[in-house]
Amino acid sequence: MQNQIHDRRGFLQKSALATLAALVGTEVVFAEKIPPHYVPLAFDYDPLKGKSPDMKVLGDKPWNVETPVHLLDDAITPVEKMFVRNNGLIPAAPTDLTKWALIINGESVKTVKTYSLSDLKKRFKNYTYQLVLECGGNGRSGYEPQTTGNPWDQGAVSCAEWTGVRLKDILADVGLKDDAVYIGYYGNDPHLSQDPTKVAISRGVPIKKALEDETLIAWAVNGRDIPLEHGYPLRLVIGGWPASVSGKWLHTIAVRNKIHDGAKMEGHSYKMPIRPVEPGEKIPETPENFRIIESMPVKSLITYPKTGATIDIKKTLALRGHAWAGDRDVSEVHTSVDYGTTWQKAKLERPKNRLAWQHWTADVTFPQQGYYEVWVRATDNKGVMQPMVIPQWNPGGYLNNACHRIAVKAV
Ligand SMILES: Nc1nc2c(c(=O)[nH]1)N[C@H]1C(S)=C(S)[C@@H](COP(=O)(O)O)O[C@H]1N2
Ligand SMILES: [Mo]
Repeated sequence: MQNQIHDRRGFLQKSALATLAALVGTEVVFAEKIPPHYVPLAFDYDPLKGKSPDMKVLGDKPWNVETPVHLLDDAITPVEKMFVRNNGLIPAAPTDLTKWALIINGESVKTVKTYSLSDLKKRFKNYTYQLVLECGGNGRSGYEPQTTGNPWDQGAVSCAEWTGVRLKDILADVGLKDDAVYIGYYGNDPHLSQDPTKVAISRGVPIKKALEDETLIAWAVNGRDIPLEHGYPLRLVIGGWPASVSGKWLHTIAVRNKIHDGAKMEGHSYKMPIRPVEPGEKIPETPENFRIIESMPVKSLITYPKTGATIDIKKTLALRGHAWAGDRDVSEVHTSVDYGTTWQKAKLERPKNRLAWQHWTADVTFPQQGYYEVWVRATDNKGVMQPMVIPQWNPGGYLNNACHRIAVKAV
């Protein structure tokens, strides 16, 4: 798949050159000498510019930036506190939005169609949903031995308000053949190697998930354009599943007659072993040994207070946070201040819409001065509870939904 920075021969496209000139505010001298497939440094976009100073950078090639849990305290995550997860390079922003096109193709569409941004905005009904995007590897740093992949703590999650059109409305417009089983996305981000024949990531979901009301092709988040690092000008947003299915810089959706076979659909990427494996055990990465991760498991966070806080013993401490459970709802949240010996039921709000996180609050008091840990544990509507310890080790380090804990000092 070609990216939109380079042309077929690998030279910078005229539009990319124009963007570069605009970015640096002057002429690009020796533009004709820029080697094929070279990405000018000016395109080395710094996503930290739009971020809270307390964000935690895990790496800059590719950019991966985590949100410390106490920064997730807002009901709706503001963009400056949204984690960033990239597999490739952040592409240059398109200079001419009228040229941005979304192509719907693949074996299982009746007609291949192309939509401009204004087609999408005007021809189809617009919807806004709060959607939880959580990286499948959120919590990975808890696994022992460590696995490959970013060692996320608990902050690779967000719940923002996305606006766009329903993918199902677009798919109805192109028409699906009876053999449609999966969709796969293609985005505009160059592969880390800058080799234009390589794709950084191209994942997808079964057609049933693609056709849910909340599956959006979005151009806005929290009422504004999507920031470049989060997929400007267009992205897929699919709540409740690993956020790797929410393709950024979206230009193509393929409707497939088989499980999508794009980049990061192979090996153990975003997959769990079907049988328990010993920590560190190597098992053959064949499809029979693994299942693709679908709905994310039940989880909760304490977003206030920040771990390490000093609390006034004479006052009631009003804890708060969020809880979510992939495709399910959360039915109960409990907190404990005595290492899980006793649990107290928290007050839990309904989600704003399906696949949004739910806010919880709990008033706790401490019996005497000293050091405490506060634990939180959510239970989903099928009775599934978060484990208190790290769950079963797996080769990709996915789905660690162990209880979140904070330390406080009561004085
Ligand atoms: N085109 C493209 N889409 C992508 C990715 C990417 O690298 N390229 N990363 C995916 C992964 S693994 C995650 S967790 C989410 C992160 O979304 P965010 O950076 O907007 O928080 O985007 C997903 N969509
Ligand atoms: Mo991810």
